[in-house]
Amino acid sequence: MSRLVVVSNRVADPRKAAAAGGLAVALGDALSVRGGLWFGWSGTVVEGGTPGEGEMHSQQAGNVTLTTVDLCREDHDSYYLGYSNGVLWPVFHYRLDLADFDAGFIGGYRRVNQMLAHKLMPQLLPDDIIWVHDYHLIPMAAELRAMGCKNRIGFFLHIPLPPPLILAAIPQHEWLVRALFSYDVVGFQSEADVAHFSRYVGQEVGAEALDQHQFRAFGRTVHAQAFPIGIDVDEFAALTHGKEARDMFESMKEEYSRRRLLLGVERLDYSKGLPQRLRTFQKLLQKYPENLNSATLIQIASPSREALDTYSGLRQELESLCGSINGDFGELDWMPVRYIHRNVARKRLPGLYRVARVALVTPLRDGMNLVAKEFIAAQDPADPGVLVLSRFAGAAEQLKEALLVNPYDTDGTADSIQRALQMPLPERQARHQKLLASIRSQDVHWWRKTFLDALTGVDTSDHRR
Ligand code: GDG
Repeated sequence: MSRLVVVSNRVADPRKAAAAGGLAVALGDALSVRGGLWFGWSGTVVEGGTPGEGEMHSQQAGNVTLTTVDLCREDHDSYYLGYSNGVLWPVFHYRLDLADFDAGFIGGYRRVNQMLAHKLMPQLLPDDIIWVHDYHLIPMAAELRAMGCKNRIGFFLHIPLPPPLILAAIPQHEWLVRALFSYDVVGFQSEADVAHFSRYVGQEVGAEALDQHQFRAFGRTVHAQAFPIGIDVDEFAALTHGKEARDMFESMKEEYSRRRLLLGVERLDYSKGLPQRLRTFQKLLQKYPENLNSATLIQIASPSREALDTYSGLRQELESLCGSINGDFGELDWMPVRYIHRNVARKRLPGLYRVARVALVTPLRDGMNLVAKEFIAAQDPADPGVLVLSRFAGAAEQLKEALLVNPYDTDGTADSIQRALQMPLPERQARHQKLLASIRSQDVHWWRKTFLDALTGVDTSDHRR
């Protein structure tokens, strides 16, 4: 079996992957089975270093080599904060209003991709299969090909791909899409993303669709397909029965047998629809007053990308909304919103999911959304909670038995939450059974295998000439 090389912005140690969660576990497993190399940024920012240069570190974790590269401040700020998270993240999540098209960022993005490719190239063996992850590294294959790399290279985009006219707002849109044609396989989360890719390449670069998955442009053929990412359901079920999760469950279950817990868990990010969710919760309390002194929203918003102004602004908006809801509706012995701007230990999360009657997973746009799947995996099948899910999460293509909502529609979403709170047990059980079957049939192992089977199966003659 050929060796696997994973390239991603951040690298996780497979020996500690359980703490990092599903994706790290899945990639770590794949690397350990075949033996391999995991390559990316070290997470270290060097003050005053030289742009385009970074010290490389390697360590061995069993049969997996972990190789990481430091970034200097200037590269980090333009590649990571600037272009990746100031241009690509907002535009790919349809937020042109939040994008900062500073002309200086693209140089850092190219430079870091080039540097990483230069450092990776000498470590590659001729039969290695290379799997590149996410929007930080779109030009990686083009850089490797420019140095003569003929290996099979696949790319998986964890975030959505927007419709052509939104993508076209990025000044370098054509360059980015051309770079995708240096891969053999390009994977997306959902069919909607593939449809956007197909329309973009048809309209903007005159690509020819050879069949449902094969697109030809720039003298190359790329295989584009949806590979919806899943979770490790068994691992998550085991966490649910672990001590930390059970302690969490026990410590909360009494209060929430009297009151009803609504739960939101995410990074504090504007794609997740948090202000809209809080306004919807406010609407629920106004419109259905039987929820007063009862329905309680625990919102975990773990800190993320705080160096960017849009994120600190969002944090202030949330703090103000929580304060006003608690001020307007709270009682001396009950506060409607418990807002936590900290990271909760992964081992405790399933306990929280299990106490919740309703999970609110209402992003404005999301590639997939793993919280929705984790919530399903943590439920007691005999008395399961209800998933309220945004139709704009990639997960909505699979999780049809959730209550699907439009998070912009505050009134309609409040009605759906009320329906979730009142849903009779047989309906909850029937929906949960189908949702569980769905996340089991397309779990993270299925995702990894399906992607790697496609990558090892496609005709790569374009890149071997
Ligand atoms: C990107 C795409 C796609 C969250 N808060 C805490 C915590 N989490 C964990 C969750 C879950 C993970 O982080 C979040 O995954 P999501 O999929 O929901 O969202 P993104 O971080 O935006 O991920 C997304 C994903 O990539 C995979 O392809 O699904 O669409 O945007 O596992 O549990 N974990 C802990 N404490 C927290 O406070 N321990």
